Amino acid sequence: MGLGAISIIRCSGNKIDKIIGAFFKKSLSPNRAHYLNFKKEEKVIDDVIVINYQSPKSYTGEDMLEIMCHGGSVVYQIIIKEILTIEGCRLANPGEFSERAFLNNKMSLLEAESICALINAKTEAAAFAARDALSGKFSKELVEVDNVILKTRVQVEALLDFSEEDIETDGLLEIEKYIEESKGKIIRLIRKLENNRLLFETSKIAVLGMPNAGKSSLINFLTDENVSIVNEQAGTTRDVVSKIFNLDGMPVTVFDTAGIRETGDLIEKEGSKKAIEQAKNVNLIIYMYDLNKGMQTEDLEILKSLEKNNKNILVVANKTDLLEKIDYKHESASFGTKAFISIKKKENLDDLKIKIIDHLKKAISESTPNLYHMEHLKHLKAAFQEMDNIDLNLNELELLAENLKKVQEEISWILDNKDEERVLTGIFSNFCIGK
Ligand SMILES: Nc1nc2c(ncn2[C@@H]2O[C@H](COP(=O)(O)OP(=O)(O)OP(=O)(O)O)[C@@H](O)[C@H]2O)c(=O)[nH]1
Ligand SMILES: [Mg+2]
Repeated sequence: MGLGAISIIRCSGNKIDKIIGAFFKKSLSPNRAHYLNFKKEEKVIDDVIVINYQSPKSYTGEDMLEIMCHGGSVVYQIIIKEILTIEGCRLANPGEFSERAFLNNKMSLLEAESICALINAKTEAAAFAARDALSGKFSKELVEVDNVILKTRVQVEALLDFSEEDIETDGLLEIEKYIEESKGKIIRLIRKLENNRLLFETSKIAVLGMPNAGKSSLINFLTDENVSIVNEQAGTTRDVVSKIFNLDGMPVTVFDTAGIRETGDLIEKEGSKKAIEQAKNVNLIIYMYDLNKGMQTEDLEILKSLEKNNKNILVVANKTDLLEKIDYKHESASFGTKAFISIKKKENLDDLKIKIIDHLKKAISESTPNLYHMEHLKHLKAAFQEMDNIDLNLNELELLAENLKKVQEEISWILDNKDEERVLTGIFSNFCIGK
């Protein structure tokens, strides 16, 4: 429910003719836009544009009706309420239109899922990745892998038919070649899915540290906006400030937090508490300290307590500009500092971004996926593991045949998982209502 110039109400199923008869009092030729009054008995509720799609030429594959009425929060509600008075009509579940499209063979699961990703995309890169998947590119590449594995299996079966003495090593060499080829392809697909995950899910980063380390300056740099007040006074930020931004195509929410220190100031104390709470619920903590002051005992204590709840911490030393020459190596070794930057002089900031992305990738791959898409990743990884276990040995061709069969099972899970109830509910519940 948003505010816009036009609202679109879509209906699907076998009650479309009834709806048309009840509110437009005439039949509508299909696939044309009709400008009509939507009437309740004789009273005009709104003037609307209506399109009647006839099965199977519609999004869901069923008869469908789309009513474009005036926007705002009232008109569409009246129209929906009226339509629901028709016997057999009910509100759609999230993603039900796409689910029906899938059940009526209008699209594959991969496509349905990509539509969901496209709608939810928060950056251009995410939208393009979803479009890519929607065009069936991913499925095509996977079918290629499947074909190579099939060839390998045929080859193995052929060798099995010979007695040991007759086996030529040529056959084995060919099998090895196929296996290497498939492994390479599977790894590439895994990387792609992992990257997609970063694109489709908004990752969360919290920046923590003692007062004045430069946390707010970092937030402003990353978001390229004046999100937080920066001031030489310690204790400037007192609340958690959040902002979603685009980190090389990935949607990321950053949280700026109050500097942590022992203080008598109640507001600052509350701020510290909130900062530590926030750090528990992010994919990555950036811990910042002032290199000019060096890492203090307090820093080490804070780091230790943060680690109890979140192991994914990137330690960053700021203000390199204040020191003439520093032995970074020593700092990295003793405190695990991963990046030395100067926000003021814009030093090493690109390098920091790369490190942030690397850490996010790791964090995300360890967390539970909420996109069904990631079931694919699980099966691809299982397929790769199965291939990695292969020990090419003439005496163990039966085992090899078994390995390859399992690999194909994992792949076909992704390619044709039609009747998995779990899959259906999992994926379509991620959709918004009306899609
Ligand atoms: N020399 C130098 N000063 C910096 C650098 N980055 C930030 N500062 C300064 O450090 C001071 C504190 O910066 P903030 O970004 O407000 O620090 P903070 O960690 O958010 O501080 P609190 O909100 O008080 O916890 C400001 O005066 C900044 O201009 C840097 O790379 N070099
Ligand atoms: Mg601040």
